Amino acid sequence: MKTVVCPYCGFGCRLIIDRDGWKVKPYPGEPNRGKLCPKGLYALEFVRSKDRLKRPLKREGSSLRPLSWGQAIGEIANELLEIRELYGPDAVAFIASSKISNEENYLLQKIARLFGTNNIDNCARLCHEASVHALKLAVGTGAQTNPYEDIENFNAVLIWGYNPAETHPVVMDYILKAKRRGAKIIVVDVRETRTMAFADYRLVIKPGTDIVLANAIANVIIGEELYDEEFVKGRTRGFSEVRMAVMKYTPEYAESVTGIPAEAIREVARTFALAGSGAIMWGMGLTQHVSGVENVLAVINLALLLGYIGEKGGLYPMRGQNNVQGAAYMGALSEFLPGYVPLTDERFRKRVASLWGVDDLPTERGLYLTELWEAIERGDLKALYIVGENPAVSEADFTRVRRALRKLDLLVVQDIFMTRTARYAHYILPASAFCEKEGSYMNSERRIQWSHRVCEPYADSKPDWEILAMLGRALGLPGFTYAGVEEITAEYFRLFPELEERSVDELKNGDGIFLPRKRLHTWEFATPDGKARLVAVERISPWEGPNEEFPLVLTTVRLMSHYNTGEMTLRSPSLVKLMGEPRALINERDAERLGIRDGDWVEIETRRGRIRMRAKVGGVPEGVVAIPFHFKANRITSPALNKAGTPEFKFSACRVRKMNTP
Ligand SMILES: Nc1nc2c(c(=O)[nH]1)N[C@H]1C(S)=C(S)[C@@H](COP(=O)(O)OP(=O)(O)OC[C@H]3O[C@@H](n4cnc5c(=O)[nH]c(N)nc54)[C@H](O)[C@@H]3O)O[C@H]1N2
Ligand SMILES: Nc1nc2c(c(=O)[nH]1)N[C@H]1C(S)=C(S)[C@@H](COP(=O)(O)OP(=O)(O)OC[C@H]3O[C@@H](n4cnc5c(=O)[nH]c(N)nc54)[C@H](O)[C@@H]3O)O[C@H]1N2
Ligand code: SF4
Ligand SMILES: [Mo]
Repeated sequence: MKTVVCPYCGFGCRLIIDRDGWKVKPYPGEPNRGKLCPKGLYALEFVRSKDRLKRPLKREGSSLRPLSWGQAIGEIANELLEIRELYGPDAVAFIASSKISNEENYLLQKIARLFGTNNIDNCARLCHEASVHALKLAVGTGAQTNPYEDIENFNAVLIWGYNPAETHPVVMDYILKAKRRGAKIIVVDVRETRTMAFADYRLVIKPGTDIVLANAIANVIIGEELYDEEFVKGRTRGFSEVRMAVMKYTPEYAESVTGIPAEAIREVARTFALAGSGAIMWGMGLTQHVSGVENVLAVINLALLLGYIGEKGGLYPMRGQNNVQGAAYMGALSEFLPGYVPLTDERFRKRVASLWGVDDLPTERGLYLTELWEAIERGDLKALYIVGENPAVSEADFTRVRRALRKLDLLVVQDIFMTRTARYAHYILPASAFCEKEGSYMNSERRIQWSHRVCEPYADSKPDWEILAMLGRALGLPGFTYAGVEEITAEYFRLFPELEERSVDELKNGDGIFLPRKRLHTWEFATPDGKARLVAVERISPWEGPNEEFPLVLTTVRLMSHYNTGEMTLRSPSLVKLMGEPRALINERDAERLGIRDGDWVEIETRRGRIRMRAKVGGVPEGVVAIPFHFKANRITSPALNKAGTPEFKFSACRVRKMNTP
């Protein structure tokens, strides 16, 4: 049976494709157990779009001229080498893709590092990198700790700043199975989400006040002695600092900041603590703030206080893109080698270098994806090679990104479509889509799954790994003569001791392989002393507080049938039918004050600019405006970054006015 991995979200469903009919059926085994959401069901539609890129293109003045693969790769390699000669390797940056396979991400970071730079990053930076930094500090590893199957056995599920009913619909099956068993479902969000409809406790919080709520829950857990003393004593450090820090975060104080009644906070704290086991699942509502890392630490503290680790609980930073977890594990991040190993780990770095046939690799952290634009403006960065990423739409305050893209000496875009970003490119390379190539992908639960090739590459497109292998050779780098994709799989397997005994065949024929293993930290943490860290965190203000001029708070959210920058979903006719028009949610009282009725056109303005869309009245608390992030939101979002380099997509000061025309 030939299965492919769904090209959309990080839940990682597998699809069975009937080759002749181009029909999709859900895989009956793990992880999707016979389920799919509409995006997976219609995943083949964009593959057949007539907009697919057909052949390599080169910009000449205002037109694009086709050229052969040999010519294109040769010219690109020469220009990259020339730029390195003139300005050094750090004048070049590579953006990897959470849409391409492990093998392809592995090759791209190998190219970057052998070329001489750690300027290699991917959209994890815009997404869960704050979770990675927080998890590394608290428990020593940077990913989801438990498999999905554990969710259904826990007695409580705390869902925080995360809306799986729209963003990972199939995981709802696991959550609802837990609920049917009697588990309590608690949802914390800044608006009434579809996920909240299934919750026992619905906490609608003011944007950016999550630390205060988490600390208040910790305050109750500690104050009422509901924590797991044995676990805290035996397996963690930092308890007394956290106890001190949360003392002032009483439920009453938290009520005044978050808007959630003190009694509700107490009840939720008791319910979660007394459940005896629990999962904490979180998403962009926590990470996309200047306090992203601290937000996540505050929530991890709750799991550590209660001993909700291993058999009794799990930390679930639910990953976004279908291979964002794999891109990270393969080392497509500017501060980590493969396996999230720090660049400063000399033993591992030298081992990787020797596997690649060189003495050593660069040790300075590279630029974050979100730092590239200023580096271009400063004149430090001259060339950018982008694979499967659309920063002209997905980056915060995209006007400055578009300005930077125009300034580059060399911009290469390797994608399946002529994206908004590709419009600025000097060279455009057509990649084959997911089902036209094979390779492995890693889902949010760290399950590596094989995706089979079920059809021929479209037109003159090539699988990303073939393009990258050609580029590696043209750059004169050692070790890019792969006869097939499996040779790359075997090469990355050698970097992980847990994979040394495993075979590619096993990966192709079963339900995948967990890396490093299914469940983490049951007995010990991956910190130097084996103990987890409880980290005391204080309230941090958003970068751009509302004021008289911009009195409302703008947040950006996702919708079920849309996906990120829309390149794929907008080319899927069945999804377009399901979409409906994106609306700006505004509270009843704010709407009344501004004379806005349901369906009116409104203009939303921040310090960066304005956009227009129709309003939908209701669903958000007073003072909050929520718009879909897809397509144009980033004209006006805040570019402030947190410690992990993620923009504050979820908090900008804004104002809204009614328009008479679109
Ligand atoms: N249909 C669909 N599915 C997707 C995607 C898609 O574009 N469309 N994208 C994929 C990707 S890349 C990702 S990263 C995941 C993201 O998946 P999610 O994290 O679920 O996505 P978001 O809707 O961005 O944000 C989650 C929630 O955070 C809430 N929120 C906003 N501000 C705050 C705050 O200050 N505090 C709290 N507590 N909550 C807040 C929002 O109201 C929203 O409901 O989805 C993946 N799946
Ligand atoms: N305002 C606001 N902005 C946000 C967010 C938010 O919540 N609010 N969320 C952020 C998050 S979490 C994320 S992950 C980013 C997502 O930002 P992006 O990653 O830029 O968005 P996508 O639309 O997923 O872009 C993926 C690209 O990969 C291409 N592609 C698909 N398959 C292949 C393939 O096989 N090969 C190649 N070469 N290309 C392929 C697609 O055509 C598309 O151009 O957006 C971020 N931006
Ligand atoms: S839940 Fe995610 S992986 Fe599954 S079909 Fe939907 S988009 Fe694809
Ligand atoms: Mo994401």
